[in-house]
Amino acid sequence: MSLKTGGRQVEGTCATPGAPPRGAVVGASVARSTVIDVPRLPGSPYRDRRSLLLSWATQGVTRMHRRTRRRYVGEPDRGRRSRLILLLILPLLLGGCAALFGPPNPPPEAVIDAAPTRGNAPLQVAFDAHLSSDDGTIVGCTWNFGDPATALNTMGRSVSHTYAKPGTYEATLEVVDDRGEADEENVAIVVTNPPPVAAFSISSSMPFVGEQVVFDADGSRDPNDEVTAYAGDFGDNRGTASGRRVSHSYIEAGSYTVVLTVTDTYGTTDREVRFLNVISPRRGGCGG
Ligand SMILES: [Ca+2]
Ligand SMILES: [Ca+2]
Repeated sequence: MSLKTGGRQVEGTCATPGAPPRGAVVGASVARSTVIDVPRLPGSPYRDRRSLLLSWATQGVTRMHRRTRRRYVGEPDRGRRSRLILLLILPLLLGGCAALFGPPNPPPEAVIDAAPTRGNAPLQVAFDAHLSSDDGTIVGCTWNFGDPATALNTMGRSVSHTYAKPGTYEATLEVVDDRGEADEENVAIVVTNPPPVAAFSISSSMPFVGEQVVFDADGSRDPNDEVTAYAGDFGDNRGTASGRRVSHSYIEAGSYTVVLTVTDTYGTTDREVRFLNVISPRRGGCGG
């Protein structure tokens, strides 16, 4: 803005770049101002625009003026950096406020789909979390099979585990949604162990005293694992025997109770009892 004062024109307070500064006397021959130097600050790598020297011609006289600026040439714009940092952290601040004061987050619902949940050892069970639900997204599924043999948790939506030993286990599923809410469900897994079945044969149904009698337990079975131990009691108080196939002789005639005990992998037992008549040897010849 310019004002005429006594036939002269005085520059106003809102001077524009290139225009003479406030207080400058200008006339008809005023030319555009020209930057003639931007001196460096003493001991500084920046140039000082506060010392910007301008020149212009007024009625044939070249005048110079030192303008004032706030920043130096080449100086980092700290105000711009601050604005940039604010732009970067503003979404985080707004997100944090939304998390604190945003709409409530319904927790997810954990649902275990396990099959089978009962069976003989060793029992392999397939676990699946696909029936679990949430208003958002389920981002984590953590399983604990409740089996001391596998203390670590297992991650994943579909997993499987084999229970090696009989017992009742509590398997757990924990699901976590995309906003950190969690839910948990348990299911019982029952692992059974059918006992073995003891069975043995005797080489002679009516052996003589002193005869070697063979007891064979090869007919013993176990429905889910295997027979690991055999124990035979011949019923004559002369000790027992171990092993699938053993022999024994009796020193007296009589009726004996023979017992076979078998044991499976998990220590479950079964027994079979049979009666054996031992007879005296025939006395041959007639007379004498
Ligand atoms: Ca949710
Ligand atoms: Ca068994």
